[in-house]
Amino acid sequence: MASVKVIHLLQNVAARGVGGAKNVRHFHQKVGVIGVPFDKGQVKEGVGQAPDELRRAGVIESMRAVGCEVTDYGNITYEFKQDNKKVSNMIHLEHIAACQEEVSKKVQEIVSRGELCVTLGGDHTVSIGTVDGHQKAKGDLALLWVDAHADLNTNATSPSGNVHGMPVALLARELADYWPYLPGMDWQMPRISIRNIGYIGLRDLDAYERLTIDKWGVAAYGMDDVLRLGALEALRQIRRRIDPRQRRSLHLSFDVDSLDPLEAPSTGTPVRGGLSLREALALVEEVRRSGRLAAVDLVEFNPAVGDARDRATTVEACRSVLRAACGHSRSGALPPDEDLPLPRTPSPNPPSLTPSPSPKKTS
Ligand SMILES: [Mn+2]
Repeated sequence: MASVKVIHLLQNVAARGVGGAKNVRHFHQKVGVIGVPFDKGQVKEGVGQAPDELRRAGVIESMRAVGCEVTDYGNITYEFKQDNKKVSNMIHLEHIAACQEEVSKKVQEIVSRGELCVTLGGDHTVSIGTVDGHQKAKGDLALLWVDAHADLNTNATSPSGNVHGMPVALLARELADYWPYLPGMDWQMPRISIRNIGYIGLRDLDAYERLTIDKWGVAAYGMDDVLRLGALEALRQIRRRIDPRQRRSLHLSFDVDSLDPLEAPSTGTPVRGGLSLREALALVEEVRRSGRLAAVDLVEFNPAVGDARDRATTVEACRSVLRAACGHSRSGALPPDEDLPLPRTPSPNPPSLTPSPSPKKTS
């Protein structure tokens, strides 16, 4: 009887397939998570609480439920070394330098071990450390910056002096000559070519950021491009430009303000007209499918912005993005088993709930 059912099932599989090209097995990849409760790259309180808020909401368990083996390495701490050499228009540079050096070391260690390194920010300055650490571990990398902003200001062009608007300019080799000497930042060398950096989701650029993008022909795709091409075609074009031979290690730096404020309201610098969660998940799933994703940053979630409902909405968006980065697919994943479970054949003497009458004693 059972074998007949198996044959029927196999016939159905042959006839209908089980998911076609999107057929995805459970992932069993190792993931290493760090929290960086750092908020000094901008001025709003609260973004430093994000890592623990996300943990409290169970995002680590959600990543495990995808099938990954997740190790939580806790939060990064740093020793603040007072430095009197201030750099003009760079607020809290001494804190950023000290914290990101520790972040870089930890990310280098996790990526070198072959684990997918997931960093929970913190503001976007944490990516100075994560990208540096990833680069030191892998050498060559392509960086996908998903953000409403280009974060491409130098201290000479920034309107605010907030360093969370400068990380890409600190990371890009081509911009090295546009920086003064930065005390405390000797551990960080801008080694990534700006041509290996791609943007998606842009919709709020400063004039000098626009100039920089044009000057070096950066693969910068704004919301207008997402509308015109679709998110996946935009991503395909970006990947062809930042990693034409498809051999580089991929770093995904995901700013939650890339999402529309309707999807992720609890963030410090929201800009309307952003990515839908549907588009963002398609992007992250596609990046994950490349098989070369080595590091993911999730930054700029600020639990102190908005009310409880805003916070819950944003947490759920973060959870979805992290699950997608860990291999969760909305098309479904196959179980570890090869087949559906067969019904258990009833045992010949089923255990009875009522005690069987004891044999009558013959006296
Ligand atoms: Mn950003």
